[in-house]
Amino acid sequence: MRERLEALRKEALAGIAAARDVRALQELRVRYLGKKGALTEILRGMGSLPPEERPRVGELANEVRRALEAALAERQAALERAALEARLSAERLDVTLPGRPIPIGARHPLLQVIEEIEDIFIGLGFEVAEGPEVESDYYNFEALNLPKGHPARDMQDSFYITEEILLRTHTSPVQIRTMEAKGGAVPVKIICPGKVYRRDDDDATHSHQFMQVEGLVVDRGIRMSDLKGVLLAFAREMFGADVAIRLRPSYFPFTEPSAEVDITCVMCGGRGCRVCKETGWLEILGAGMVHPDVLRAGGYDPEQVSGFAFGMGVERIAMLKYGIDDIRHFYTNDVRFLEQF
Ligand code: FA5
Repeated sequence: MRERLEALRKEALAGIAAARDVRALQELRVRYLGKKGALTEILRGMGSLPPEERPRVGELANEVRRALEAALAERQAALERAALEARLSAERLDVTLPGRPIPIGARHPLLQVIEEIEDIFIGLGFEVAEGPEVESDYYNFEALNLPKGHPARDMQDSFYITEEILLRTHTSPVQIRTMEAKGGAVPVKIICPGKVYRRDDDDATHSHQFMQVEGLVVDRGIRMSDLKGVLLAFAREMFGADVAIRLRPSYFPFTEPSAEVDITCVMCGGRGCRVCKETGWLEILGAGMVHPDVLRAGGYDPEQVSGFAFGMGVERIAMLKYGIDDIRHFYTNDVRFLEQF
């Protein structure tokens, strides 16, 4: 029996030393030390030994078991260390590899133009105001001297939500909201950029959703020449120092007098071309002196203060500045278009 135990020890230790991975070790553990393993098998034969032999054989059996367990543990640790080292060296980072490029987005051209407009007017002492896109009939029309049934409402076909609530058709309601918030204090000197909505058919120059920048100044002694000066300063900053402006008489219910404002054509410099339809001028905005009724609706006394207002289409300005021929480019979001800005 001793010989069998010694032979087992020798054979098992050789097997363990040769095991190539943890799974092979596990199989060896079962084969030699498991319930149905070789060692148990030998110990079953203890009963046939003379009684005085048993303790010594038992002791030897325990010794063999301990030796095998120690060898298994040691070999397992060695295998695990080797596996870890192999993994670490396979995973080694090469910090000199070039990185994978992540495509960077760009700010939308309309946003860039709005920020440019804001910078110009902030430089002229204006503040930037905001107002809601879902607006009441009162602020969008009535307080702007456009009572229900007024024919000029037809100039701006509207998306109504209820009879009294609509998507704002222009940024002019912010005029009233700003004056109300100021509570009669002067000066008022704001611009308001934002989205507006009209039931217009989409084509190369019209969109059912577009952007405007509103301007409003209210103070004592504001005159039309102030309006002209501010708009000329704006046009020259935006389009170049040699640009001229021209005011043509027009009509808006909320300004009196009212004007359409043109700049010299940015394509031909005023000589006349296809873009300006040979006139040398391009329309960029509507403007005028704030109507007394509008000042009153905003809580101001038209005997004490006066003001001017203007409203420009941002897409129109962006198209002129960048030579874009179709307003729909801004909204179809073709990356090849957007990437150019
Ligand atoms: C107005 O909306 C007035 N609220 C502007 C104003 C403000 C006048 C303050 C006086 C005082 P108008 O409807 O003309 O006016 O629109 C102003 C600008 O918006 C136009 O010059 C044009 O550039 C732009 N615009 C109008 N309709 C569309 C449309 N469907 N698509 C794109 N841009 C448009």
